[in-house]
Amino acid sequence: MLRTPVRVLAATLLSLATLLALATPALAHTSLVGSDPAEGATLTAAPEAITLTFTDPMEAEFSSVTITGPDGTDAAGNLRSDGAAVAVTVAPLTASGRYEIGYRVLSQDGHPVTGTLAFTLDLPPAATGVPEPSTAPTAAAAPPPASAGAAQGGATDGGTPAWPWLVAALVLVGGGVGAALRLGRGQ
Ligand SMILES: [Cu+2]
Repeated sequence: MLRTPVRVLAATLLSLATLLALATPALAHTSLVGSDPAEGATLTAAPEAITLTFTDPMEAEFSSVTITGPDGTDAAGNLRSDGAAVAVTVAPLTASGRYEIGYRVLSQDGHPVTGTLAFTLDLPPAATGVPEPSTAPTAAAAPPPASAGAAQGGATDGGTPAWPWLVAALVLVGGGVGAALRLGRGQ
């Protein structure tokens, strides 16, 4: 079977198409290849940072990331690039629920690429932000100090009753007055 010009042309076109297909990945715009946290992950502790990894080297000034929580506010902080990765700090997250990460980055070929992924934050119920009761009510309930010395003793030692300090202060003052009187008589 002889090769006709049409068959030769078809073979040439097929070769060209194959070359183009092989070359295309290098020319394509960037794509997300990984993330921390991973897409769809459920976390039991709030992440302090989020990292997105792409196929192209990233530039921080051409990248933006948003982290939208259940209350609708953006928790994304400072963004920096490190090779093909973009990392962004996260404001302290206190609400459980679904968080959506939105990104917009620039490919090496100049094409912007956008996308979204999500993770779920499932904080344990005990981790409420309520502070432990302080010792302030105890200190306030203590009897009012009768002198500056007693006040200082009570303030620096919150759990200790003020009366021993008061007694000590009275003994010291009494002793001091007595000593002064004796010195005065002696002179
Ligand atoms: Cu592109």
